[in-house]
Amino acid sequence: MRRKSLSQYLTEQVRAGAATPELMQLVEQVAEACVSIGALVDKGALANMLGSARTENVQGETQKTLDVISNDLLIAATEWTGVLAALVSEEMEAPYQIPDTYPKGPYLLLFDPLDGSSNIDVNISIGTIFSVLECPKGVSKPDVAAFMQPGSKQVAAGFVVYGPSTLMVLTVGRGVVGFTLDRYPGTFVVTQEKVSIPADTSEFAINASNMRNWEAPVTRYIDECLAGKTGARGRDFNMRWVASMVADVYRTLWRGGIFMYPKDAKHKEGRLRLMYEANPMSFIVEQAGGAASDGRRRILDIQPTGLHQRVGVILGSKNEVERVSAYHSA
Ligand code: AFP
Repeated sequence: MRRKSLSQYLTEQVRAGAATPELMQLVEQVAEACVSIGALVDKGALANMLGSARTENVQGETQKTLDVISNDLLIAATEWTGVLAALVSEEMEAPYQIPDTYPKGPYLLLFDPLDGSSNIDVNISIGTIFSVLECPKGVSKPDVAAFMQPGSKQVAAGFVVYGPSTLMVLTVGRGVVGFTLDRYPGTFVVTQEKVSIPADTSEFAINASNMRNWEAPVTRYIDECLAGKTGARGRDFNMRWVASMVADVYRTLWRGGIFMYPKDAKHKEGRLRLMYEANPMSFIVEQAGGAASDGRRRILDIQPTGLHQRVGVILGSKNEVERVSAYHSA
């Protein structure tokens, strides 16, 4: 049986009025860049792709060779399309302006070109995360202010996991769909028509080495999970932490769970970036029936103040996220 391709899925969304032809082209071009990134990830050391590029990004983090190349691939795949007004990347301090040689279009693209970079050299799944906003009307040269829109304004969001399979998760605001890369034609095909997060879970994901830094509500929640059936929750919990958001969130989407990177005494604003990590992941999680909060606010309601600002992230199975939020307001 022929599986539905990404192009067919997007065409159906355009026909249903859930996407524009321009958005369809943008998502297809991002997907094309991700196929190329996945091919380089797959080659790893064979393509001399491991190790550091000996440069630093705006976060002051040493950039890996693949970070830099992935960033460039995403720009090259999208800047010429005529559907972009500008783009923002974790790897670049300021918005990237579309060269005058290309027409501009209605959308703003934001991405983390290679999330989980610290895992590149040890063969753990990494990925690309992207978010699409509409450029404010009448803005021909989008500056930071044009991007300062809450996550609720996103028109599309997705991520690709370069793992045992190369998988893409996408929403254009009508639910969440899962795709698998069929490597030889090099096309993504639908393998999960409707992604839905179970409302309950017995699996949490958090970097427990930060335990001494956690705020009290987080400590309370995790302590109760660890107490298992002998404690307040009356059941045992399992823990996972890949340290690659795309892998942890993919697992959460598929079998439920709660993913937590809360702000703490060490990460005073949180560790994860709002605009191109927390917002796209939160849009996807909510569209799949889950919830996403920083503990006190719905992440998609947060009014951004900077392109690279960080935020606490607690997302996944709705009932568990709501429990953690309730502990924050107790
Ligand atoms: P890197 O891209 O620097 O590896 O960071 C990955 C990440 O942003 C996110 O993907 C993980 O969930 C989180 O950081 C892991 O953070 P810890 O290394 O502190 O566990």
